[in-house]
Amino acid sequence: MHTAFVALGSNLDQPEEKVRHGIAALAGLPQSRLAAASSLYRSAPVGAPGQPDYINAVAQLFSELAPQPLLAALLAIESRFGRERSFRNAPRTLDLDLLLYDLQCVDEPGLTVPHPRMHLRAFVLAPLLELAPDCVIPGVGPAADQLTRCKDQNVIRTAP
Ligand code: PH2
Ligand code: MG
Ligand code: MG
Repeated sequence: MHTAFVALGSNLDQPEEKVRHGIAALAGLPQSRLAAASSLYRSAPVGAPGQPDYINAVAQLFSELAPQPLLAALLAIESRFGRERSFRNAPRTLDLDLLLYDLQCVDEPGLTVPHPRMHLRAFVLAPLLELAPDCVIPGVGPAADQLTRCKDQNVIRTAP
C-alpha cells in the first residue's frame, strides 16, 4: 500500500462544492482508500491574475495504484467534473494534482512527482501541513520550512 497526497483546486461554478465532491470522488477510487482530507482554503489565483479566487484542499490516499494509473484516474475525475483545458492556468471546475507518492521521485512524460511547484505554493502547503505536519518533500526539505517562505501569499481557511 502506498501513501499519496493529492491537491484539489477549483475556481469555477461553485468551487467549494466542486472541491467537496472532488474529495468524495477520490474516496471512490479503485484499489484505494481516502485516509484524510484537509479543510478548505481560499486564495487569490497564483500566476493567473483576473480570475475568481480559488478553493483548495489536500487529500491523503492509501492506494495500490502505481503513480501513472493513479494519475490517469485523477484525470478521469477531472473530465467527469467538466474540466476544459483552454490555456495554461485557465480557470477550472476541478484540478487534481498528484503532489507526493510515498517518498518517490517520478519524472516521466506527463508526470513529475513531487509536483515541481508544490513547495512554492501556500495554497498547497497549508492544507498539506494540516494533514502531515512533519511532511518532507523529497529533494526539497520540510514542507513547513517552505511555507514560511510563502508568507506573502494570503491563504484563508474557510471551512473544516
Ligand atoms: N492552480 C493553478 C494556478 N494558480 N492559484 C490558486 N490560488 N490555487 C490553485 O489551485 C491554482 C492557482 C494551476 O493549477
Ligand atoms: Mg494545479
Ligand atoms: Mg493539474
